Order: sequence, then C-alpha cells, then structure tokens
Amino acid sequence: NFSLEGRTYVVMGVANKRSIAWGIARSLHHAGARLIFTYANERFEKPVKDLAATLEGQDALFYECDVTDDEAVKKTFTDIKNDVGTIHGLAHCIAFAKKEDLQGEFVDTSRDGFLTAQNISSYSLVTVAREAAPLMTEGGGIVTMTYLGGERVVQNYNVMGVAKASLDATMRYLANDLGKESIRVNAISAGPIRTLSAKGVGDFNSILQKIEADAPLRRTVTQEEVGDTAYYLLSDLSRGVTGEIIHVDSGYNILG
Ligand code: 0WD
Repeated sequence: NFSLEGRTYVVMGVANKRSIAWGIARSLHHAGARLIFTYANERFEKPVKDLAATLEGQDALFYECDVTDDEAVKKTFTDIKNDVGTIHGLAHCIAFAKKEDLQGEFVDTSRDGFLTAQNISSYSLVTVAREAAPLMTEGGGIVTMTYLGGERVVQNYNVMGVAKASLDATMRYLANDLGKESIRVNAISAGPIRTLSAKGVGDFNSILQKIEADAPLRRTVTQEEVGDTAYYLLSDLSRGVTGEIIHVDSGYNILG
C-alpha cells in the first residue's frame, strides 16, 4: 500500500504556484498525505495559505521558518511536534544566491556571496534535518532539490553550482547518519523549470532551449514530474533507496 493516507509531510519553499515545492505538495496531497507548509517570512504567508486552500479536503498547517536562523528552525519543529507529534518526511526546496553571483565569471564571486549561497542552500539542510529527525519516530524520508550545475559547469550557475555540490555531499553524510533511525535522505536533480528563483540565473532561457533541443526527451520537465518523484522518494516505494540523486531532467545529464 503506497498511499500516504495518515502520514504527515513538511514542505519547505512554496513561494508561488510555479514553485517546485508546490508541485511536490500537490503530488503528496493526491497520495493522501497531510501537509505542513513552511515559508521564509510573512511576505509568503498569504500566497502559501491561498494556494493550500485550493487542495480539496487538505487540513494543512503553516509555520514561518527562516532557515538562516537556527533558533527559528528549532522553534518551528518544536511547534510542529506540539501540534501534530509525528511526521513522516520533509521536502527541502530552498536555495538563494545574490543575483550578481549568477552571471559573469565564477572567479569574481565575493566571500559574502559565496557564504550566503552555502548558508541558505546547503547548511539549511543540516539544521532542518537535525530538528526534523526526532519527529520521525516511525522512520521517514527527507528530499532536497539539487541541479546538474553542482556536478559540472553550467554557464552562469556559478556560486549556486558550488552550493549544490555542497548540498549533494551534505545529503550523503546526512543519509549515513540518519539511516540507523530508518530515515532516508535523497536528492532530486531537476532539469530547469521557470520559477521565481530561476529568474535570477543569467540567460536562463538559453538553458531551457538547450534541453528542448538536445535532451533525450526533447522537452523540459514540469513541477508535477518532480513532484511525483518526490512522492516516490517519500513513500515506501523507495524504501531501499538512500543517499541517492535522481535526475528528473528529460535525460539531459547523460549527454557528454
Ligand atoms: O530550474 C529550477 N527552477 C530548478 C530549481 C532546477 C533544479 C533545482 N532547483 C531547486 C532550487 O535551487 C531550490 O533548491 O529547487 C528548489 C526550489 O526552487 P524553485 O521552486 O525553483 O524556486 P522558488 O519558487 O523561488 O522557491 C524558493 C524558495 C522560496 O520559498 P518560500 O516559501 O520559503 O518563500 O526558497 C525560499 C524562498 O523564499 N528561501 C528561503 N526559505 C527559508 N529561509 C530562504 C530562507 N532564508 N531563502 C530563500
């Protein structure tokens, strides 16, 4: 039985209806899960609540959680523990880099820009996993979002590519630590999707066009396709899988 009925999942990083996190939320909702949404600051409270209200029969909960603040992360999961008790998994769909660091040459990256990208896009998974794991009393799944730019050079992705490389390694070390608690940690490497964050990447259109021209499937991927892979990784369908990166990218990564 691979229904998520009776299970609760935390979805972090819904900014608007284009967000990958929103695709994940819809897939989990369709599978019967109860959802908990976290958002970075009050600016996103209403948009997230309005979107969640469109999920029929969903009794969602909402918490503000700025992942750069350890105390805020701690408080979020203490509140979740008090309000719902056990959770069964979490989707971490959070990243940030300064716009000036997502164009031009990587060699010009400032120390501050480098550390900001690492802080929000990679370290956040450590602090979130540490606070969320104790709530996964029946075991669980953690999924994060990565990108090919962490494995090889992608024009303009620059500082975020280095942050994704760090996130990938973080995911593997967490998988090793949390495996003994029956918590699995995996990443989805999504092909480029037009979202708020993607707008910051220089010449994003040409990255999309390259996928349409060259990827084995000759098309870009959707939030729904990423969402269904997250459902797989957060359900018992993937019970033997941890520390893995699954590419949902129309096969683009296999090209030399
Ligand atoms: O092509 C793409 N769009 C790809 C995105 C390809 C491959 C991977 N990804 C990754 C991104 O790098 C990111 O890790 O997917 C993840 C989700 O990104 P997205 O869906 O493309 O972008 P967006 O809709 O802008 O969501 C980014 C979230 C926002 O959500 P919330 O609800 O928290 O506002 O990251 C959030 C941002 O606000 N965020 C933060 N959340 C908590 N604390 C913070 C922070 N300090 N900073 C940014």
